[in-house]
Amino acid sequence: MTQAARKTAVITGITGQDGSYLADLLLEQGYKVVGVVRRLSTPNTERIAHLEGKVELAQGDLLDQSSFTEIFAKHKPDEIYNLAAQSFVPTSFGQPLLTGEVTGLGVARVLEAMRLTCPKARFYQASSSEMYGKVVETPQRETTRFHPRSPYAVAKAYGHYITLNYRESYDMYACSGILFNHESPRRGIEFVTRKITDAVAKIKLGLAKELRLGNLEARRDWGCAGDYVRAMWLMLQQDEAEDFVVGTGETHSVREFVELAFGHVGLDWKRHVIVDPAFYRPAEVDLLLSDPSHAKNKLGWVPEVGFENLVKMMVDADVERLTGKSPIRRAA
Ligand code: NAP
Ligand code: G4F
Repeated sequence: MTQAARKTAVITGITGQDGSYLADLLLEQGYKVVGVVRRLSTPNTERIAHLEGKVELAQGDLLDQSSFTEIFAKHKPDEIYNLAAQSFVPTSFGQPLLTGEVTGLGVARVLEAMRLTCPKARFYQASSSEMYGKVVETPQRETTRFHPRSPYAVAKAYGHYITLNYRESYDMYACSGILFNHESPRRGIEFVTRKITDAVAKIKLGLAKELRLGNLEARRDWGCAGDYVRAMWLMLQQDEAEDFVVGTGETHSVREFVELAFGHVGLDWKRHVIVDPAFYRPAEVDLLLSDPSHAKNKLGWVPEVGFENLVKMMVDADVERLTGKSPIRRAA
């Protein structure tokens, strides 16, 4: 890409799993990347440490619209990816109002700042398969009605519809990717996949003995984060803004994930896993399974990393991390 054609992208949530992979992708494509980080007493830039000097960081918080007005006015972005959120479902039960403010109303703050300063930019909203909740049809597609089962999912539904509303009201290029669960070695440690792979590595290395989990029967459509950020980018390169379901079209239980992860290092999971009701949720999402055919047909998007390879990659990365080798490596 020539200097004149170089696009600028703003990523909220750049310190998170997806933000870090998206930054990798956009830099590879020649973008100038501006990452929004919130002020913390101790900087939290582990996932983007390898991008130091390559991305510009700007302070902003989803609770504060003026920070986005200022960032957009200064950088005049071509593309805005709103990935920031309070993204952990159990925390949303404990902090429903904060989750509503950040994960729900935060989207309106970013959209409103965009409308006032750079209405011709293109906007991506990180919607979630959690919105399907108590599913009314399987597999879930773009037209499937939402039945959210947590304050997080309710807030995401608000974010989804406010994005659609700005598209329809102001003719803005604003769209949502309804992404099913996606994981990687950079996944937060409290999410079930990473909690499992971290524990497997520790047990294998003699650093821990047991792993306490909640509902082993919940089923998720798990893909790899590196594949999913490619779908986000593709969604902003179309002639018209549209929403897309992004997933693998396969579903697996937590139990299957556990079996594979322990089996990969030659351990019998039944000797280490304890089911602990403390990790049950007030309302569970039992089954998620995507129909990603619209993304495949329109965007030409297909996931490259399958379930088994994802599990093994995550276990291997945690073993490497704990044995002192490369702490974080590219997932795709
Ligand atoms: P993540 O790792 O939890 O990252 C969340 C990001 O949001 C972090 O950078 C965090 O900053 C930032 N953030 C939180 N509160 C903020 C605030 N008040 N102001 C500004 N930034 C704030 O999440 P992820 O897995 O990368 O997911 C990215 C997005 O996709 C999220 O919106 C998530 O809800 C959504 N999503 C994820 C999945 C999935 O399976 N991963 C599926 C569907 C949708 P700190 O580092 O400072 O905490
Ligand atoms: O890994 P989880 O915490 O992810 P969850 O709730 O599906 O949410 C993730 O995916 C969403 C997309 O659908 C995102 F929008 C959201 O931001 C987040 O990234 O839990 C997965 C399943 C649940 O059914 C949970 O009950 O695993 C079950 N589980 C069983 N034991 C556990 C545990 N989950 C966690 N976190 N910890 C456990 O010990």
